[in-house]
Amino acid sequence: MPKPTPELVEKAVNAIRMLAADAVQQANSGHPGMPMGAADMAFVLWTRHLRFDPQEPRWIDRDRFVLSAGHGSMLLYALLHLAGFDCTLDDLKKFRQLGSRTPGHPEFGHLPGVEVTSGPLGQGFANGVGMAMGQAMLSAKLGPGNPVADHFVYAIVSDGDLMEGVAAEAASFAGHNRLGRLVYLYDDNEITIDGKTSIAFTGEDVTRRFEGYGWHVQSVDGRDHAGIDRALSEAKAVLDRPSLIRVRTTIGFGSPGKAGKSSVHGAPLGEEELAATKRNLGWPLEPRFLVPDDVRALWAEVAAERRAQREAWNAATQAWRAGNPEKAAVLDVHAERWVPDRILDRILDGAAGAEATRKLSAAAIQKIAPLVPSLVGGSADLAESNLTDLKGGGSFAPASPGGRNVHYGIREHAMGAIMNGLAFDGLFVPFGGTFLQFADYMRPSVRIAALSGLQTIYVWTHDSIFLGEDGPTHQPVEHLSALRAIPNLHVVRPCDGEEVAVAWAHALKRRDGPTALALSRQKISAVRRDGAFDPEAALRGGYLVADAEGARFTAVATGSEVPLAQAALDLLAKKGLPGRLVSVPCLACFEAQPASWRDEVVRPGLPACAIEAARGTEWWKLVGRDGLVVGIDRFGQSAPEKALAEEYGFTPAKLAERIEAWLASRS
Ligand SMILES: Cc1ncc(C[n+]2csc(CCOP(=O)(O)OP(=O)(O)O)c2C)c(N)n1
Repeated sequence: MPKPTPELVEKAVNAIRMLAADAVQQANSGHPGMPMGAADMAFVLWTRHLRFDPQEPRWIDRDRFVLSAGHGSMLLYALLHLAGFDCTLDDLKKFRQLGSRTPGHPEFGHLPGVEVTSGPLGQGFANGVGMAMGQAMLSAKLGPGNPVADHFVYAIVSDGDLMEGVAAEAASFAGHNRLGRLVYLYDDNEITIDGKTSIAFTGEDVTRRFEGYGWHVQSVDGRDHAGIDRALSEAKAVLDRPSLIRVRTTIGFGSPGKAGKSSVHGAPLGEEELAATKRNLGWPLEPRFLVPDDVRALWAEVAAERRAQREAWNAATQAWRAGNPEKAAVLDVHAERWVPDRILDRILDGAAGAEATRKLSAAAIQKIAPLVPSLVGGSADLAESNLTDLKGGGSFAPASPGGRNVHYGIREHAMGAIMNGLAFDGLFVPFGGTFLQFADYMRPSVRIAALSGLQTIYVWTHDSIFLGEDGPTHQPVEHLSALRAIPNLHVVRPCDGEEVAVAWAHALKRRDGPTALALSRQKISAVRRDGAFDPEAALRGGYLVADAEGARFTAVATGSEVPLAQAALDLLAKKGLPGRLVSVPCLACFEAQPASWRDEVVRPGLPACAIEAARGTEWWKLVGRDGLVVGIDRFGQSAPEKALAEEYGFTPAKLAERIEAWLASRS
């Protein structure tokens, strides 16, 4: 592309600024300051470095661009529009409106080219780390010289991103793993909502902090295009470390009254200040949403250059595919995140037995690993407890990026967000383990996975107070309820090997949302079923395990409480109070079934009780107000499992007593 004149470049950057300011003004809500300040670095990155194809936004070897400071969404939308993605001026005019493709913060799936859902600060930072990890893993699998996985992951990150703990965890992980294709631009504008960063962010020297993590760090002035260009080139050349480029900017650049002030962070400029800004920048006051012809022409040249780049890539890749059919097949397996059709049968084969469900899960994982090459995962330093190791899978590490076992370290939150990065990228199926109690440390990322419809799998073990002696800090009580409250998250609490197989198969087949496995630390007794296990019934989330003639009630249970409930039902049957036993491994799946199935399983008119060693609030919906929920409404205690079972009423005799009293109170 011929070098544009400095005047045209300035005009093109101002076009980004003014699209952002106009859109925020029109919406009467939004964040103009960040896009106005960061427009220069974004322009240099997108026009001189970023590799993209607007015609095929998910092109496998595109460079990834993450806007971690999602409140600056208009920066991304303006870039997508100018670069020729399917983002029209009309989309920009509908910024932040109901049903528009341009929501307040970027949301994955709304617009092509939006790589991640960002907004909770720090998440995007960690997502990019996951993407860079995916790049390293894929590249290792495809071998040297492959033209498919040599992309970079860029992000614009802000003060807020760097202050959030999740970014610290992710930066440490990225430094340790030497993710050299990670290049982050830090919009160092020294302003947040409450004022100057000097009120809360001077205790650390960001440069030394990131150097300490093992990053390559540069500093550059935010208006110096040549400097930004050079820094990006240097960052790309340093392939043994992630890069942070500190870009010193002025928030709200161009606004005579508000530049450099927190007042421009999150509110429209106002009509007067918008006009003053346009005058200041030599921009016509009208029309709004102006993209001058010469600016369009400049972007058309960028697009033409990218097209040529893409065509050269196509040719190189075709030649590589022809010469490397086996590697090409590996690539296709990843591109599809291929899972065999009969995966459930394969996992079920030989599954069964009474065991801790975490152990049954470990057995399932070993069967799955060779069948699903895109499955990668690990634990936040609890692999020995979560039993997440893919045996023989090798460790993901700088010297072995093809390893499938990820050592996240004690960084649950980053693990969640890094898994999301892998899932946004779509080339791997990530799973991650920790204790169910520590799911709290991952929750913001789990929520984003659910919101964004990501395929992530959580292996949360030690799923009740019956983990025992570690005590209440480690014993989940409210967690199942809190997690079930997240829309689109499937929480599955299986009771035996067969249900564990169903849980894993469900998680692997599910493409539009995350699945969480809640697994027991302790050994669970065997469940007696009427007839053979019916996987189709279990996949519906809730099913009848054992019927009883003349049943007086239905007992619903999950996980370790299914055999417990069965033992209690045996006692009650002897007293002339037979009951039906229902297992509900996945309440969300069960609730999605037609009423005919739900009514068949939990018969209307028959009293129902639910038994789960947890808070249990969500079961009231199923059992009704005259039903019974046997749960736990206080914290656990440090004690052996058996003592806890006595203390909390989770023995067959005590449970039978509760149910009998409840039935008596109804008659
Ligand atoms: C986890 C989280 N906490 C709080 C917020 C609310 N919030 C949005 S922007 C912002 C300040 C961000 O300052 P900075 O990152 O420097 O952005 P800039 O002022 O440069 O636009 C805050 C606190 C958020 N989006 N995410």
